[in-house]
Amino acid sequence: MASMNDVAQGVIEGNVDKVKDLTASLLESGIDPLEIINQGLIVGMNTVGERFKAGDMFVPEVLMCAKAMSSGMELVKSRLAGRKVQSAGKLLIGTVKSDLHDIGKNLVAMMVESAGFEVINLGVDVDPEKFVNAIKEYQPDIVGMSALLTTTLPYMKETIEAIEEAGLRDQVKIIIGGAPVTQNYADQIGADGYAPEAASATELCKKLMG
Ligand code: B1M
Repeated sequence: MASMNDVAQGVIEGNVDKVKDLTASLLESGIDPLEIINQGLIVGMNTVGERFKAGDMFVPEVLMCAKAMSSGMELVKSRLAGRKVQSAGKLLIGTVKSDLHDIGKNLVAMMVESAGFEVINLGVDVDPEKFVNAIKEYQPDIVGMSALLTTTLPYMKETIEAIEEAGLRDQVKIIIGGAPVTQNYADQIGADGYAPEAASATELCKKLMG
């Protein structure tokens, strides 16, 4: 039988078909979808991150790994969606300007959605103006921003400033996350909350709706 370790290995190899097949077979055998994410897909991507940092892997390879991870997440998502029970609130989420990393943000979106929230996912490279326009259009309860690069962190601050300037700050709670983000940074830029990973982001959204 397929193991979590095989799934992680498939992500490391950037093998889309392998990850799809293994994920499907684990889901078929009744394994908890969240376990596949946390003990298979993320474990694999963590190793990719370490190798990328050490210079043992390069951008095209990492892209294949990201594709493999996303293909597994797509399958898991269909199972998590079935758990939806009621609308707990509306989250508008995006990766900030100039940042193309979307795996973690999509994971947060997926888990918050599976907790009963309506989620509008704006994608990557979302500039402050696009966040502002989307708040006007979708009227979310919570706005979530993700950033993975230290160089794109300042766009979180700029986006909050743009939301303030548009007179929309009182209408929404703002949460932020991503590898370089800290609680300290969230306090510094006036966000309403910070979560280090997807499960706590879900808890944070529930708390803010409370
Ligand atoms: Co990029 N990259 N990358 N990369 N990449 C990092 C982030 C890096 C740390 C790698 C390294 O050097 N060790 C480094 C950043 C260094 C820094 O700024 N300090 C880096 C770099 C430098 C770059 C480029 C500049 C490389 C280059 O071109 N020379 C370039 C920049 C492109 C751009 O954005 N403009 C680049 C490109 C890429 C790829 C396109 C190849 C690919 C992204 C593909 C994609 O996303 N579709 C990629 C990847 C995959 C990574 C690593 C390896 C993995 C990121 C990931 O998906 N992790 C990453 C190394 C690493 O993180 N270890 C790296 C798995 C994911 C589940 O975790 O995203 O942290 P994470 O999300 C978590 C939490 O952070 C949190 O919950 C998630 C789930 O638990 N979270 C939130 C995230 N968002 C949240 C929002 C919330 C709450 C929680 O509320 C709203």
